[in-house]
Amino acid sequence: MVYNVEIEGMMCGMCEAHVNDAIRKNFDVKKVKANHKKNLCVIKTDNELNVEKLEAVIKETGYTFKGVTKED
Ligand SMILES: [Cu+2]
Repeated sequence: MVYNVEIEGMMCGMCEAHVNDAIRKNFDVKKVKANHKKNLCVIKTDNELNVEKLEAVIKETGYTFKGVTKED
């Protein structure tokens, strides 16, 4: 499944790397790709993600979680 996470506050590639690293560290994911221009992070995974934890991880990393949509 794919999670599209809307995130505000990313300004550059370093910010994208912070988000990617934080998600990899906290979740078992196949692929994670943040995009500061789109305010988006796309996560591919075989596991259901805990959305509350996802929100907390993004906040702890210093960005603003705006919402998430899931595609099967
Ligand atoms: Cu940055």
